[in-house]
Amino acid sequence: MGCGHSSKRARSVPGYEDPNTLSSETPFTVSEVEALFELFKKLSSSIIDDGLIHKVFDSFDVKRNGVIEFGEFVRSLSIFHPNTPAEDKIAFAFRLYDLRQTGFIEREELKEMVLALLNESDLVLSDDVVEQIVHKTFVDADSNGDGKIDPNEWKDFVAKNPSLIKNMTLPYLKDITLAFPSFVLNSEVEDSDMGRGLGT
Ligand SMILES: [Ca+2]
Ligand SMILES: [Ca+2]
Repeated sequence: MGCGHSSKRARSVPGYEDPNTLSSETPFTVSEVEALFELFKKLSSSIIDDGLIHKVFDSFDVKRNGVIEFGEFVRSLSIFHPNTPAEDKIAFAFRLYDLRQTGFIEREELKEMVLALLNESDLVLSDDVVEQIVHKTFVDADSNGDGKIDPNEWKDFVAKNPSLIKNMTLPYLKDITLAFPSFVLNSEVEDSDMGRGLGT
């Protein structure tokens, strides 16, 4: 493994799964899964950052084997699809914030995520301001005041603050083959799904 030149294709990639299978389990079409495969190969060779994106991709590592496999990638990315129900997005966000997988979001975890989000946005705030944001967010979310956010409190909190999962929807996933046309050109797979509006 490693970042050598792609020898043959597909099958040498860890966790490669049949696009037809992945398509049947997610809102993506077969050609979209193919496009995602190209994206996956690019991303998996370029993710080194330890910011939020790293955490997100960590959470894609469902099998916890230190590798993001292609199937996991597609299934996890499907969370961000506009057609995916909000409950699924809310639950995914909860697992994302529950960094230590305790089944609750504790104050420290909330703080880490706030810091990561601020880091991503290039906003520089003083420690005091960050603490205030964390404190206010936590008190708002922890409605029974037991010092941790459970999944139900999280659901209510997101319902009141829908912007929290705004990032959980990536509109361009709705037509990924149009968003990444070059990936489709590189695709070698014949696609029964072609011609559903990619031209005349
Ligand atoms: Ca936790
Ligand atoms: Ca609570």
